Amino acid sequence: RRMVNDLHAALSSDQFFLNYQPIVNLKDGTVSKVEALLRWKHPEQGLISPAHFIPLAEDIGVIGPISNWVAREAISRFAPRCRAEPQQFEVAINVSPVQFRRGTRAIGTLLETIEEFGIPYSSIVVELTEGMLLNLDDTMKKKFAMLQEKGVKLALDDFGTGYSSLSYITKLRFDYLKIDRLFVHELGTDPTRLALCETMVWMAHKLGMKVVAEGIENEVQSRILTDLGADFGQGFLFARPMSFDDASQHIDATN
Ligand code: G
Ligand code: G
Ligand code: MN
Ligand code: NA
Repeated sequence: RRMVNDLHAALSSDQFFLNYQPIVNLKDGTVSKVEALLRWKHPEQGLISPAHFIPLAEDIGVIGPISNWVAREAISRFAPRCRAEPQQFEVAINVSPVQFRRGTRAIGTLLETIEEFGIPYSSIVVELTEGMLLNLDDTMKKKFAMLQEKGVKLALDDFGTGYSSLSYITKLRFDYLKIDRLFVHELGTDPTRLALCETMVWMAHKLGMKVVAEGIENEVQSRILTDLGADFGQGFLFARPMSFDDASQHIDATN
């Protein structure tokens, strides 16, 4: 109850901020992408995870304004880099199914924001989870097609968890498949995980997608995934989610 009021207030009183986690090209170690991750600094409770407040924000109907803020903040920050490195640098944002279901405002606003800051559409990657594909109807498909026609890219996030069904992967034309960190964890010790990662990389490539392996925490995992042909890696081994300034420095230092 309290949290509902607090969430309404959070946007207007600047309590949200974004962290950016660098995504590394496993072939050469360069950083050409970041994922924007939302943070809420609650005045009394401190940091609250989006895993907790996003579902609430969806329920009480404030996910739209929050998502618009996320896109605007991430795009405005990285616009100079996106313009300087077209076809190269990308910013990934997470979206919620709820924001896309009502009307076409979410798509329209995202496209307008991209245009306002004069960045290539292809600089933006929209990350969807499998859960989002559960009730994917023709109207929703058309909305994503609109984004893709402009050049915005799509990533299938947390792949292999939750509602997993292989058919989801064909529901939209994804540019990236993000292997969930569950599979990356214990990669060095569990032959089953290894087989699954190998299969996911092979399948993604067959379907014309690039692979991002999430949750890489050590050199062994990094080595194995690189050997399996995964294209990109994300995880604490390379970089944690960090402020815009730190992320910018990190990118410059690794490229
Ligand atoms: O960064 P962290 O591990 O706390 O993120 C927890 C979850 O919140 C992840 O599943 C992530 O995808 C999601 N998340 C992070 N930022 C956003 C956002 O801006 N919008 C939405 N809808 N989800 C987000
Ligand atoms: O669901 P999604 O993939 O969007 O969530 C990304 C979340 O994963 C971020 O909140 C980030 O903090 C977390 N994360 C990123 N790298 C690692 C890692 O190497 N290990 C673990 N445990 N979590 C990670
Ligand atoms: Mn994500
Ligand atoms: Na994920």
